[in-house]
Amino acid sequence: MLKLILALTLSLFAFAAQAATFEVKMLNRSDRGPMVFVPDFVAIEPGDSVKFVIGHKSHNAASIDGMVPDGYAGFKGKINEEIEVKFDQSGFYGIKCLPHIGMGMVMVIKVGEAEMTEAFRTVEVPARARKRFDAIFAEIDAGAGQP
Ligand SMILES: [Cu+2]
Repeated sequence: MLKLILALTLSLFAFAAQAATFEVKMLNRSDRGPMVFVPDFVAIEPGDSVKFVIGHKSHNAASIDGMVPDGYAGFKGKINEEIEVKFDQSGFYGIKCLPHIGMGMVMVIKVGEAEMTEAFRTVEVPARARKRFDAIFAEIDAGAGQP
């Protein structure tokens, strides 16, 4: 019996330690409008990765200054580059497509347990990005990404 419990416990740990990779597509259009990350919100665990996949061309993925946890260095993919970014630090991350942030091409990644700060909510971004962020924040406030 003890052996069985030990085996079960070990397999649980193995499961918990399994890092996952989530795919986010960069698209010119979806039912949410033009220039979008799909999905535009992902909740992941520390150690998981997000792969930014090319759906259509001329996009990139980069972290937004002021919308990352304290001490995080940031990342910036090149145009048409499929990058896989590993997130070790808990918190909220705002992501943009550099050519299209003005058209609202932004998304949010939540890593681990995190509280969204007022500073994160109110970072200055172009009007259409503001509109999409506010829509994403409303979904998060309504419970999206909760276990
Ligand atoms: Cu874009």
